[in-house]
Parts: sequence; C-alpha cells; structure tokens
Amino acid sequence: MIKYKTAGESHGRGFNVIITGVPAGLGLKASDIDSYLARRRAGYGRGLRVKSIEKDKVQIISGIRWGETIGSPVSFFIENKDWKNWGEVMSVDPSAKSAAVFMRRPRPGHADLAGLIKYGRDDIRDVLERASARETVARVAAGSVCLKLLDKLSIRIFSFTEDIAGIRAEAAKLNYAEIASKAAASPLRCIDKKAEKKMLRAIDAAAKKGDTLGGVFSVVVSGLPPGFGSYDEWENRLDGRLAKAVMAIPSVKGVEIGAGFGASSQPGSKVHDVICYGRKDLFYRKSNNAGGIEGGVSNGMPVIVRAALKPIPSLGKPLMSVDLKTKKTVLAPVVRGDVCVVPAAGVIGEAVVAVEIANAVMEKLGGDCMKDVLANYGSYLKRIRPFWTRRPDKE
Ligand code: EPS
Repeated sequence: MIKYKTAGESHGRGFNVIITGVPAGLGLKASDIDSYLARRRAGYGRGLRVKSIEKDKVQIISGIRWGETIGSPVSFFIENKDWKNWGEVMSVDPSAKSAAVFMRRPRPGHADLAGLIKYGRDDIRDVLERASARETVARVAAGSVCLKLLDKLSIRIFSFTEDIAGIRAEAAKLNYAEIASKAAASPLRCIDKKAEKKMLRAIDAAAKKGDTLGGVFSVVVSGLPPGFGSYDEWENRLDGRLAKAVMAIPSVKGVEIGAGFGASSQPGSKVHDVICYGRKDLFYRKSNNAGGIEGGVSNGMPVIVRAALKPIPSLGKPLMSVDLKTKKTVLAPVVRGDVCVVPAAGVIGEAVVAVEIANAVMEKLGGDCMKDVLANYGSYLKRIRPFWTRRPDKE
C-alpha cells in the first residue's frame, strides 16, 4: 500500500511529507517534484503569496539514493519562505504568547469556528494554520512520486478547467495529449480560448469587488487497464476511493465520476456504455458515461473524475460574523488570499488521483522493486490480452 502523511502549518517552517510503500528502483529527482509543485502555484487568480513569496522546492530527506528510490519511506521537506515573516506569531516558545494578538472573528466558510470549538482553542490561528490549502503542496509532492510510478506503466493523468463561476468551456474534439498540452499552455488550464477570456474577465471583476470564484475541474486517467479496484469489499471500490481523495481537497463540495449527477435524469438505455468488439480494439465501449469504472473496477476506458469547488472563503469584502469574545456582530477579517484556485485545484486533483490509482496498481501487482512491478504488470497485460489492448491513438 502506498500511504502518505503530511505535517506542517501554512505560516510555520514548512511541510513534511512521508510516503511509504514506494517500490525501489523508481527514478526520482528533486527537479521532477519541483516541476509539479510549480504547476500548483501557477494559475490566474492566485494571490500575492503564491505568486511572489513561495518557491516550493523539495528537500529530499530520505528514501532516494543516486536518483532512485531504495524501498524505504520517501520523505520531503518543503520550506515556507513566508515563515521568516511569521516567526513571532508561529513561535514554539511559550513566552511569545503574551505578545500575540488573538484572532477572534471566524470567517464564514472556513474551518475557523468549527475547528476552534473542536480543539478547544482560543485563537483562530491555531485552526486556520492547518486547515489552510497551503497543505496541498505536500499532497502534490506525494502525488508527483505516484505520477512518476504510473508513467512507467504508461498510465497518464492530466486535468483541465471545465468551468469558472458558471462560465463553461466547450468540449473540444481533441485527443487527450492535445487537451493536456492546451491546458498546460493556458493561465486557467482551460482549453476553450473563448471561455477562457470570459473567465479571466470574471476573475478580474471578482478581485475588484473583493470577492472569490469557484468552478469545476476534470481529471482524466488514460491507459489504465481493466481490473483495478474491486467490489469485494465496499472500501475497495475505485470510484469510492477516488471520490474520497478528491472530495478532501479544500473547497471541493462535489465529485462526479463520468456522467455523474447527469446520469440520474436519463433512462438506463441512454446512460450505459454499449459493449463493442473490434479486431484491433478488442472489447471497448461506444461511450464513457461510466467514467471508466463499473462496479468499482476500472473497465479499461479512461477514468474521468470531475470536482466542483466552492469559491474560497477568505473574502476581500468580508461577510458578517460574530466576535467570539464580545458576541457582537462584526465583519469577518480581511486576510490576504487567492481569488480563484480552480486551475491549482486541478493540479492537486491529478496528484490525489495519482495516489489512489498507484495504490490500486500496487495492491494488484505487488512488488518491492520496479523490476517486479513491471514484470507483474507485463504478465497481467498478457493474461487480459484477449480482452484489452492499449490504443494511445484512440485516447
Ligand atoms: C490560504 C490562504 C493564502 C493562500 C494559501 C492558502 O495564504 P496567505 O493567507 O498566507 O496569503 O496563498 O495558499 C498557499 C500559500 C499555497 O501555497 O497554496 C488558505 O487560507 O487556505
């Protein structure tokens, strides 16, 4: 099993991430991971801190020697460059407490009030520091290891922005490689230039008004053969595992697999993907409303996961709240933040999906080193050869 844990606070020293279960012999360089981290920081609508303060470079602490994993836990440290400005506020020294200004106005939509009640704290800072989406830098670092692993098996993952504040990108008749490269070239990771223009304008208008915007991103897994995930126990279903990982991204409020909610309003005859057989393609589906998963098992079609994000809760023009001490109605505080994080969330989506897919792959194939993983994969692909074959030209 590939598992990871993160530790760190938004304005603390930085983030640790420990990833266990990574097979030995996987080539990994710090620069590979850094390039994923840079993609997460990018995107129009990000705030001052991610644009100009944070650099997000991993320090490899363990698990890698001479450019390869060695089978021990892989761990990274990612420094918060902003920490130097927060040394006093985030001090571990008890004497710093007397000078601290407590945050007592919880922001609607944030973890502020619920977290304060839960952990019995007096200062909202104790809550927001860990609830902050800054933590996703560590998730992306973990995901980038899994993306590398999956790449060795020709399983590729990419994302794109489908919607910002109700402005929908038109679906284009492009193959997946073209969608991925168009998304990478767009400041919003959007492949529809016309929609992108409107989205950019909407973000500028929201920023001017001190408001924030949500949206929808899609993650696609291409090249995943049938048979990963299982219906044997409820928690092994691949769709359930993906939904949990994607729903746990900050601000995500809805997750769909394939046609998702849209499937509920159609009759079964219009929803289910007809099974076909061709000499070259072998068994394939005419459509992909199932989003590549049937019965909790991958069916050989691309896996499609879509997520809806609420607008982030730190508003430039704040909503009303209540002061925790005086119980008086007050404005929530204005804190520095982002206007729209949908493009960044897509990159985080790729990472958390990669962890789940890599996990399903390792669970099925086993293997302590890449040689074993690849040999086991080869033998599985050989066994299912009468049913499924990779067709990159069709993806
Ligand atoms: C965040 C608030 C902002 C974001 C931060 C997440 O930070 P700050 O309050 O320091 O300006 O910039 O995201 C990141 C720093 C990041 O790397 O994603 C929040 O409250 O969730």
